[in-house]
Amino acid sequence: MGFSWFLKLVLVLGILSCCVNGLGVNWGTQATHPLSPKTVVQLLKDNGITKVKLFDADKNTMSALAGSNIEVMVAIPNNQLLVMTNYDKAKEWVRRNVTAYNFKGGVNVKYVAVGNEPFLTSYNNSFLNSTFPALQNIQNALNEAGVGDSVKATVPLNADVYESPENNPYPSFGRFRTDINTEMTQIVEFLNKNKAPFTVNIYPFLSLYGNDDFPVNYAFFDGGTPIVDSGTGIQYTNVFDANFDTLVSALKAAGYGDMTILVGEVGWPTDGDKNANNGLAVRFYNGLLPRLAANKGTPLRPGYIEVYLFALLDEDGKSIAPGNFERHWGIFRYDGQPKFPMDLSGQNQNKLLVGATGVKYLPNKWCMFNPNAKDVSKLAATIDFACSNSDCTTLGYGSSCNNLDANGNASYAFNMYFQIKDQDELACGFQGLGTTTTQNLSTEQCSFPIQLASSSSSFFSPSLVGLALMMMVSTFMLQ
Ligand SMILES: *[C@@H]1O[C@H](CO)[C@@H](O)[C@H](O)[C@H]1NC(C)=O
Ligand SMILES: *[C@@H]1O[C@H](CO)[C@@H](O)[C@H](O)[C@H]1NC(C)=O
Ligand SMILES: *[C@@H]1O[C@H](CO)[C@@H](O)[C@H](O)[C@H]1NC(C)=O
Ligand SMILES: *[C@@H]1O[C@H](CO)[C@@H](O)[C@H](O)[C@H]1NC(C)=O
Ligand SMILES: CC(=O)N[C@H]1CO[C@H](CO)[C@@H](O)[C@@H]1O
Repeated sequence: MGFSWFLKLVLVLGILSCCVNGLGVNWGTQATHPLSPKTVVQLLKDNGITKVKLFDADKNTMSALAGSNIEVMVAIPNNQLLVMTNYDKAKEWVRRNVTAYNFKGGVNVKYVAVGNEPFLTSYNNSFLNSTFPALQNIQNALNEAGVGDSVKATVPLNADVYESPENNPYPSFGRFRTDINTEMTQIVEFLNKNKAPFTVNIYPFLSLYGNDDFPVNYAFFDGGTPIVDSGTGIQYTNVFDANFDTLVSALKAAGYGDMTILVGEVGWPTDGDKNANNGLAVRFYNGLLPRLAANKGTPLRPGYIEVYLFALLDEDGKSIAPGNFERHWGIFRYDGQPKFPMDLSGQNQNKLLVGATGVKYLPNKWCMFNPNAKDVSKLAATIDFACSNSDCTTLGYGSSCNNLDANGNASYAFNMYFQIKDQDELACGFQGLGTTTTQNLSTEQCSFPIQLASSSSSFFSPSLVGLALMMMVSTFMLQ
């Protein structure tokens, strides 16, 4: 008894009172130095997060989740959809990625995500023909394996699979995009037959991004000028509600107005764009989370909505085709440390999430532009090289490191490359323009990060290290 017992009680109560009912997070792993799956699972537990959505079915991730009782959505990437149109392959996938973990102390799989936004217009219909057959095969395989009652297959779709007509741009006129209406109707019918949810990703940030006419307040939940739906007379004050209700109307028009809708991704990035920063992320989450906690729902769907925040962690290896912000969606930094105050219980208490523990960093060493360098004719080319092989997304307009001077820019680029290369001295050469330093180069706004030690990275798997050791030994013996 005594103080430690009291502390434990406080902790337990803290966790019990934590978290909007059913709140989940997206756990992506496209980082050059990902945290170990065990560290991430502990991070989820420490913050009372009980649901997670994945983008694949990686063995290490699944092993780390085993026994945690965290509810999991495992996923089939788009590039495997075609393979899943073969029923035997789908059965094998279900056997290896779902039923193999279906034991006491295994993984609590609730959903299989079949593809990820496969109907994005930028994919040029590449997955149009394979998505529905893959969905059918996976759910049928789940049913055949006897787990279909508790594990549902669904397709996380981007919000541009539905729209309102230009002459009536209001939620109640929502319909599925005409070019994919056949596929969407098949999918929705099948989901309904199997009591599976419709999964949609909704991004108020993207409404604002690249659209300077978009009313900024309408992206948040605190004072958008009401827009009246001419069909229903309902007033909308935020784009999340309007977007969600456009889907409700599209489902209704297709004959499935009561289908459960799950929000697979929603969130706000913190860097890489003028509207991506901690302040606006706090504003967004401080609007979203209390509404979820209160089961407010939307005008056409009052009540509970199952939601997965995007995302858990920053990922410096993601494609920036959508924009520089793409690597900065995490509610945690790359190293599992919180970025801004966030209260997952939806009470808007000014507190920080619990950071990851046991994280190992490389030494406190940075690479910088050498101010004594004589020949700087290659500077632009070396910066270009460093940036195209690392992550310079915070240097752009409106981003956290945009106010560095020319030397600062060079140092930033050099350091990002140096860190990605695990602080290899050779990676700080830059034709004599780079030099290492133990002085922290970070400024108040701009962080010059130290990367994670590779022991916590999956880049060097034990078998590779073993192989390297064996090669060293055999080289030694040959000499
Ligand atoms: C889609 O088509 C455009 C234009 O033809 C092309 O630039 C792009 O690479 C294509 N994308 C995919 C995923 O095939
Ligand atoms: C999908 O099927 C249609 C009709 O069979 C065909 O015309 C189209 O080329 C197919 N698309 C792809 C990407 O395979
Ligand atoms: C630093 O780099 C950024 C991004 O490349 C650029 O916008 C900015 O103008 C540069 N600043 C200086 C002083 O060169
Ligand atoms: C470097 O300085 C920044 C800003 O003061 C600080 O947040 C960061 O923790 C420091 N990094 C290290 C490795 O000490
Ligand atoms: C974790 C796991 O076993 N993943 C497997 C999922 O299924 C595919 C296809 O059968 C395998 O390649 C993965 O290894």
